[in-house]
Amino acid sequence: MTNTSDTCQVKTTCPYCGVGCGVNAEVSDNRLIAVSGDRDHPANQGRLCVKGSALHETTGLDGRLLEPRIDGTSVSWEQAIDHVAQGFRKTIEEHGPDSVALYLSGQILTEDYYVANKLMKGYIGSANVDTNSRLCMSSAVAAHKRAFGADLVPGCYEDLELAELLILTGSNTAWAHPVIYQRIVAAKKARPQMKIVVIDPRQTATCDIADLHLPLKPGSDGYLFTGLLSYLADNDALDSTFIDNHTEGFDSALLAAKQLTGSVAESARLCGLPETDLGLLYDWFSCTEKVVTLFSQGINQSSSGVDKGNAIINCHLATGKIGKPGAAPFSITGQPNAMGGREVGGLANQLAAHMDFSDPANIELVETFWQAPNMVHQEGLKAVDMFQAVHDGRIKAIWIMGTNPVASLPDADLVREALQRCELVVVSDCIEKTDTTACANVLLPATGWAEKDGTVTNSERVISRQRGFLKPAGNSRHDWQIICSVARAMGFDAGFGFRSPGEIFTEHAALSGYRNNGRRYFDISALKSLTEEQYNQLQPVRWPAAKQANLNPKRLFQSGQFNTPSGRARMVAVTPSTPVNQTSEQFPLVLNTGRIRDQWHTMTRTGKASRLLNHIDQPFVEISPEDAAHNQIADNDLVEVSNALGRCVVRANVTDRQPAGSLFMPIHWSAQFTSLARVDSLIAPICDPIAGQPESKYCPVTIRKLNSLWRGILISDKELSDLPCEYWCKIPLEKGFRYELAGLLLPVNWQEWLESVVEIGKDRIELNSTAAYRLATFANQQPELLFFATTAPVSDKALPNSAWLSKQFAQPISTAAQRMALLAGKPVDNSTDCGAIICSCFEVGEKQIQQAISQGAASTDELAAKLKCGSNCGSCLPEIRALLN
Ligand SMILES: Nc1nc2c(c(=O)[nH]1)N[C@H]1C(S)=C(S)[C@@H](COP(=O)(O)OP(=O)(O)OC[C@H]3O[C@@H](n4cnc5c(=O)[nH]c(N)nc54)[C@H](O)[C@@H]3O)O[C@H]1N2
Ligand SMILES: Nc1nc2c(c(=O)[nH]1)N[C@H]1C(S)=C(S)[C@@H](COP(=O)(O)OP(=O)(O)OC[C@H]3O[C@@H](n4cnc5c(=O)[nH]c(N)nc54)[C@H](O)[C@@H]3O)O[C@H]1N2
Ligand code: SF4
Ligand SMILES: [Mo]
Repeated sequence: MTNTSDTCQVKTTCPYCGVGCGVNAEVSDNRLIAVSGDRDHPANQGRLCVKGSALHETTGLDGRLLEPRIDGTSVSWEQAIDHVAQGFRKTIEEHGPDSVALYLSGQILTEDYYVANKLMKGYIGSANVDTNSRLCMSSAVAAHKRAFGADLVPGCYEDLELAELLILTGSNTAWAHPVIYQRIVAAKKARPQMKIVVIDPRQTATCDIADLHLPLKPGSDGYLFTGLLSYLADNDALDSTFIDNHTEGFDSALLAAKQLTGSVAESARLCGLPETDLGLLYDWFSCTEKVVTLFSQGINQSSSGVDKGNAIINCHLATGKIGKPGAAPFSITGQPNAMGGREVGGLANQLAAHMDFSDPANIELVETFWQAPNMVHQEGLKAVDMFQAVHDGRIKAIWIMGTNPVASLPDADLVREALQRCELVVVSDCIEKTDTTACANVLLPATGWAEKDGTVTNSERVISRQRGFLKPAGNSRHDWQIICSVARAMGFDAGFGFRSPGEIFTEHAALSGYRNNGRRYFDISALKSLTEEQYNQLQPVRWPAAKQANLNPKRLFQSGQFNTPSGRARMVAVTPSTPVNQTSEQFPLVLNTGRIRDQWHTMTRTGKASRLLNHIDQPFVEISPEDAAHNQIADNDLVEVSNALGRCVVRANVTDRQPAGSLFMPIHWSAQFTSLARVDSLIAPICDPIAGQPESKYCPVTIRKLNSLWRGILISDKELSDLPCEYWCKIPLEKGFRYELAGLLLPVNWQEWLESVVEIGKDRIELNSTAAYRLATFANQQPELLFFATTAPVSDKALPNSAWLSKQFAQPISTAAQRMALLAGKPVDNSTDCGAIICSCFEVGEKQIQQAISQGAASTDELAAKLKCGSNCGSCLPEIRALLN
């Protein structure tokens, strides 16, 4: 921490994605006033993406959960802790330890995770502790364990820059890992001969820098990579020395691959790709030494996710493209601490510190180290099964921490029902109103980023400190403190007397080295004796970090030695299959789901920064022009996407970036933000048999246009919910909230409809015609309520531009002319309408960019010089390039 007179700078780590960027936080008077990228951090070297750059806009107290509550009533911490501890105790006494569960998150810190895992597995005596990493990384974890003997990511970010061929499969890096994407863009600019291949059914922003985009048939990556292995064998592209000296299982892996896909033509057919394009990738892979294959949820979230991971790893092992600069299979993590949770052992089939239940000696080791009174001996229930067990009553008490399963687990309506039925639902969150807190009996207010202290591990095994620099909001407490308090109240004083996260971290570090002797690569015992001061000053450090280790932490497996009993990597005979649920006459389209650039998951934090809603403000479904025409759907129509499990209502986004036959919906909009767009209410709970990871990217659905009779915009200071119309979406503004509305029934009387929603002030102006209703109310020469409705719902011109209207709401309106212009919904002159926002960092709109282009700006650099757009985080550059083209 460095201080000037009244502000101080704190070095911390971004709480969003697994890139793990270092952040300089500028703090004044217990407020975060600005953030910037930490130049000294190895992950980002000074960069930040748009979400990271907006961190200071999300730390306000609005919406925070500030007080513990039992059944809606505020209580003291003592009461809350006692209630939870006694509830868990009683349930365990009556129904055994497996009648309780913990559901954690890759967004809590390693220290929080460590004590939660210790409590369940060593003290309560159940492995019913799982985490949202199940939905995210568990396929990759299992693939790593099968191939390398442990959950080890071989490479580092530098390898992405050093690669001569970079394959990005099932990853929209440009939007989901923007700083990694920026590093790749810079590497490609410096070395244009570097080849980039994007494998994704959709044309995403990531394709912008691709030399080759392979829009494969959804779910067919298994064939693509087994086909590659066959090709490598047939074209003399194997590294037999590496295979002979450092791997086992090659013959059976190749045989299995050949049985699936014997020729390029066959692979191309199975993947729905032109043979020449696929052949090109295969050729590049075989001729290039430095190849990195980066994979993410398009691979992991599949009923064959583990096999797909191993199919990728097999190709790298068969060619020795691993453990060398610029050569590795690279599973990129999603959440800021997905990796830390895996290190701790927070999944139900892990034990602790990269040990699992397969070896009784490990169980004894952990039991001894923890001095555990009730050591568990077998795996617990994985997330999807865990909530099924809550639903059918086997689990009677559950504690959910740092995740929002009612929005993010498959079959989300069943999850909600499960929690509504459950006797004791405890939810720790920093936010008061989420789809999951709505189902809680006990609410525990957790401190948030900016307030909490601990460590996170990013995708390249770098452990960084998150440092608290604001006072805990209200009466909130740190997750590790809450867990330790509950543990002690349950009678487990001995194991949970920690006074600081540093004490927990050093115990975790010591366990990693305990009776290790080089057996487990996850060893950070060099950090086990950190003093409190050293822990607080800890600089980013990559594991392994062990005193005696002969491992080079930067790149694992450099010596060709793996973490298996034989020291050889295992090539796995994989049999990846197609997705389980196939389309039918009734449900003819495949729903694919994923992320957008500026939102984080269920929007509890990014949804607070109005700037982050500039780029995309409402949920949508992307549909190809063919499917749209076939279903009589036009762009921006209100549509229903449904199947036997559920139903969503969103706007259609007709685009040729979406292939025919499939749809894409973002995962972000929960019931807190919109009427009906929880995508996981549509996703079937079908999982990979080994990993238990759900098939969240492939779900048969049908779509139909809804005949909306009216459309409206309402802007108010008040936060509203459950509006009486088929479609509403809340968009927080810098001042107030905007609601985009649409209805299938025409209100008989607009004013009455509005009165049922919000109070209407006296100082009002109104316009009522057959096709439109408009109303504005004012208080102290400031708009108080704006409501615009039209019965011409498909016309773009029938309503004023939302962004413009939102701006007016924040401005004083004093003259009669201004009032009338507001009601007319038109700027006095057109210059203030900048169009849809493209660059969120500098709030530059499409119309401004187009105008600058028409005035001669011919490159992204020239546009940046003129308008600044694209010059901060760079996330919008793909869209700016599209406008230039
Ligand atoms: N802005 C933003 N960034 C985030 C997050 C966020 O919420 N918002 N969340 C973070 C988290 S937790 C995670 S896990 C990561 C996820 O990061 P990504 O995995 O990159 O993101 P997704 O959008 O889920 O999915 C990636 C792509 O997989 C494609 N895909 C679907 N089916 C297939 C298939 O069969 N084969 C292939 N090859 N591709 C397919 C989709 O079309 C999509 O473009 O993002 C992290 N970063
Ligand atoms: N269909 C479909 N479903 C998916 C996915 C998909 O691609 N498609 N992706 C899956 C993936 S990869 C993931 S990672 C999940 C993410 O899904 P979730 O984990 O459910 O989503 P979040 O919104 O990140 O939920 C985190 C919650 O923790 C709270 N929180 C934040 N920080 C803290 C803290 O320090 N302590 C505590 N106690 N609470 C905190 C937040 O306010 C928020 O309510 O979604 C999964 N679901
Ligand atoms: S890429 Fe963006 S969201 Fe991810 S860690 Fe960096 S700043 Fe945070
Ligand atoms: Mo994730």
